[in-house]
Amino acid sequence: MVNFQCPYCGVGCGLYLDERGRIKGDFEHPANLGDLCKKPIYFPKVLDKGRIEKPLYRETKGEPFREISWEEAYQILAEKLQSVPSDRVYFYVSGQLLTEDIYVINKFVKGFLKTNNIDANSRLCMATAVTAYKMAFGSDGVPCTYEDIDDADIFFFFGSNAAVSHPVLFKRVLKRRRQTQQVVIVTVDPLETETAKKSDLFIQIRPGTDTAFLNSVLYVLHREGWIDYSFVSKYTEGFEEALKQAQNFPPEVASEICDVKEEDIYVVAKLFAQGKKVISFWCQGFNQSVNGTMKNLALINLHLATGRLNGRGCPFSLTGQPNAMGGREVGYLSNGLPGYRDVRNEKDRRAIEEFWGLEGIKENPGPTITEAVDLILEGKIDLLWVVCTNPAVSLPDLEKVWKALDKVFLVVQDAYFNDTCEFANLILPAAQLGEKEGVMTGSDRTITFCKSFARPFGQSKPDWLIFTELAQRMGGGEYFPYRSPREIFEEFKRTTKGRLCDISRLSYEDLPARWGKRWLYEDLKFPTPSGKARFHPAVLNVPKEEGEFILLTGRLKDQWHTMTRTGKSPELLKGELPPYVIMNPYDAQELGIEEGQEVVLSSKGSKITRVVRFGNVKRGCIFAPFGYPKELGEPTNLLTSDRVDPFSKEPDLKYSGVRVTLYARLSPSSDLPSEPRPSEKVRS
Ligand SMILES: Nc1nc2c(c(=O)[nH]1)N[C@H]1C(S)=C(S)[C@@H](COP(=O)(O)OP(=O)(O)OC[C@H]3O[C@@H](n4cnc5c(=O)[nH]c(N)nc54)[C@H](O)[C@@H]3O)O[C@H]1N2
Ligand SMILES: Nc1nc2c(c(=O)[nH]1)N[C@H]1C(S)=C(S)[C@@H](COP(=O)(O)OP(=O)(O)OC[C@H]3O[C@@H](n4cnc5c(=O)[nH]c(N)nc54)[C@H](O)[C@@H]3O)O[C@H]1N2
Ligand code: SF4
Ligand SMILES: [Mo]
Repeated sequence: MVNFQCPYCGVGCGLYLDERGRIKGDFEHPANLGDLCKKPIYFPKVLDKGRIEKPLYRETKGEPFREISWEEAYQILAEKLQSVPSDRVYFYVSGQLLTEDIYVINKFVKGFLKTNNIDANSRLCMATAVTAYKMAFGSDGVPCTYEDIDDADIFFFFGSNAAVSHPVLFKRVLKRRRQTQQVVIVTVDPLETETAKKSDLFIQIRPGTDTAFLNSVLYVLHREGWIDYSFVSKYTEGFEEALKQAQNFPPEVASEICDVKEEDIYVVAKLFAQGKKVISFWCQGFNQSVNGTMKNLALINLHLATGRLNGRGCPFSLTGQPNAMGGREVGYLSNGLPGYRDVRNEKDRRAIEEFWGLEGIKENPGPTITEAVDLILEGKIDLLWVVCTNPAVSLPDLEKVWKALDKVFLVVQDAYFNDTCEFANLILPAAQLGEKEGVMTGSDRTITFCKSFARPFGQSKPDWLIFTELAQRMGGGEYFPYRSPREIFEEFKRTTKGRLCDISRLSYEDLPARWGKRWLYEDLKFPTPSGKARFHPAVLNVPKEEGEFILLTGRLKDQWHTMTRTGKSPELLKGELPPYVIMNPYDAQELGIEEGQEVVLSSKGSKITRVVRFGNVKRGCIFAPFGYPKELGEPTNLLTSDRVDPFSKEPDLKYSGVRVTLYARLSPSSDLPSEPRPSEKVRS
C-alpha cells in the first residue's frame, strides 16, 4: 500500500495505491475519511501517456528541437543565468509542486540568484483570498478545519461550484444535511451549477455585484439588531466604517444592483444571525474579480459582525490546487519567504539570509506574472522559466501572452507536453507525483507525505533535483547539498519554528498532520498590530464591458485545468467534448440559436468556437469552461482581459464582454475563426 495525496484539488484527499494498482481513498486521512472522487481513479492509467522523455533544445524558435543530455541542459542554463542580469530573468511556478520542490526553487531564485522575480499560478487563484485574510486577520490560512463541517448547520457557497470543484468536501456537507434537519445550504452564483441544484436556496446573482449583496446583508443585520456587539467591541476594530459603507446598500438598492429578491438578502442575514454555526465557503467567483478583495472582505465582515468564528462558524476560502497552501508556507509568491515571511520585512529577510547563509535578498517584491508578461514585451525580461503550469492556456489575454512567450528565451519544465512547450527553447522533463516524494498541504492545513510508486518516466527528474543539480553546477553546492527530499524537508521545517505554520517538530513519519490549532485564532487574538480582527469598508466596483454578453468562465467536472493529464483518459473526457458553452435558452431563442449548434464568441478581434448547451445561467451571461487546449479548439482565455484586482493583482477571469454569433451566419471570408470547428476536430 502506497499512500499519497491526490494530485488534483485542494481538498487534499489521502489516497493509496492498492496491491492491484488501483487508487483508493485512505480511511485514516482526516481530509476525506476514505472518500474520493472520479478524477484520481484514472491517474495510474495516464501516468505514462504523452510524457516528455528527454531534455529538448533549440536556440531559436523556428528550428526543430534536438535531444540533449541533462549535462548540456545545465550548461545552457548556467551560461544563460550567469550572463543575464538577475532582474531580467523570471520564474513562474505552481501550486501543484511538492513543498520540497518549491522550497528549493524559492531558495535558488531569492537566495542564490538574488531576485524576487518569481510568481506562481496561485496569482490566478488564491492571491485574493490571501490578501483579504491578511487584511482582516493579520495572517493568512483558513481559520477552521474540515471537522467544523460535521457540526455546522448553515453552509454558504459563494462563487464556488464545490460539487464539481471540491467534490469530497461537498459530499461531507451533504452528509451533514442528511444527519440533521436544521441544515441549510445556500449557493450564490450567476449559474445554476450542480452545487446550486443541490442547495436549499439558490440566489442567482448578477456577476460582479457580490459586494453590494453582502453589504446589504450587513445593513439588514444592523437594522434588525442582529449584530453581536459584545464580540465586535471585544475582538474587532473598524466596524463603524464598514457599516457606513454598508448603509449605501439597503435591500431595495442592492436587490436592483444584484438582480436578486430583497427577501433573499433578508434570509441570508437571518441565517447569519440565527444559525448555530455558519460556514461560508468561497472560491473563484469571488477571487477572480477586479472587486475580489472587496468581495472577500465584505463576507469576512459578516462573520465578524455576528461573531461567527471558531465554534460558531468560519469564513472558509477553498483552496484550488493540491499544494497552494504549501506554496504559502514556503512563500513562493514574489513577496514571500519561508515560514509565512515577507521580503518587505527587514527582520524576515535577515532571519532567512542568516538561515540560508546567503546574503542580499531583495527588499522589493518582484512583478506578478501578468506584469512580467508586459515586461517581456517591453524587452525588460529575457528569460522565462515555467515550472508545472501551462500559461499558454491558463493566463488571461492569450494573444498578448503568446507574443511574450514567443519573444522570450523560454524554459518549460513539465511532466507532459503542453501548449506552452510550443513556445519553448528548452524543455525539461519533470517527474510527477507518484514518481517523486515529498509533502503537500491541503485546504485545511493538513500536510500529507506522498510516497512514490513508480520510477521517473524516461529521463525525467524531480523538480527539486533539477534545481539542486543546476545550483551545484553554478557553484552553489554548499547551499544546495540535497540528496533526498527528506533533507529538504528537514531544512524547511526549521524555518517554521515559532511561526504560525510551525511544523518544526514533524517528520515524514508523523504525517498526515495539521499545523496550527484546530482553530487558528482559538483565543480570538489576531496577529494584527492591535491584536484585533479588522472590519474593512467594502467598496463596490463593477467593471464596464463591451459586448452583449458577460462571459463567465470556470471548470469542467471530470477534467483538471488544461487537461494535460486527465485529457489522456477517455473515461474522464466523456461528457466534456466537444468544447461547449452554457447559454440561457431564452437568450439563445432571441438570437435564433438552438442547443447543439455552434457559436462564435468574439471580443477585441479574438474568437473562439463552441457548441451550445442550454442551462440556467443568468440572462445576458454565457459560461465557458477555460481549460480546453489548442488541440481541441481556441482556448477560452483569448477572450479574457488581464485587468486585475488592485490589492491582490489577481486577474478578473470571470467578467469579460463578448459577442455571440451563430457559426453558420458568419461570412466565410472575414468572420470565421482560423481554427477548425470543434465538431471537425473532436470525434467523441
Ligand atoms: N478563464 C479562466 N482562466 C483560468 C481560471 C479560470 O477559472 N478561468 N482559473 C485559474 C486558476 S484558479 C488556476 S489554478 C490556473 C491553472 O492553470 P495551469 O496551472 O496552467 O493548469 P494545469 O493544467 O494544472 O497545469 C499544470 C501543469 O503542470 C504539469 N505537471 C503536473 N505535475 C507536474 C510536476 O510534478 N512537475 C512539473 N514540472 N510539472 C507537472 C502538467 O502537465 C501541466 O502542464 O488557471 C487559471 N486560469
Ligand atoms: N473538476 C475540477 N475541479 C477542480 C479544478 C479543475 O480544474 N477541475 N481546479 C481546482 C482549482 S485550481 C480551483 S481554483 C478550484 C475552483 O473552484 P470554483 O471556484 O468552484 O470553480 P469555477 O468554476 O472556476 O468558479 C465557480 C463559480 O463562480 C461563478 N461566478 C462567476 N462570476 C461570479 C460572480 O461574480 N459572483 C459569484 N457569486 N459567482 C460567480 C461561476 O459561475 C462558477 O460557477 O477548483 C479546483 N477543483
Ligand atoms: S476531491 Fe479533490 S483531492 Fe479529493 S479525490 Fe477529488 S480531486 Fe482529489
Ligand atoms: Mo486554482
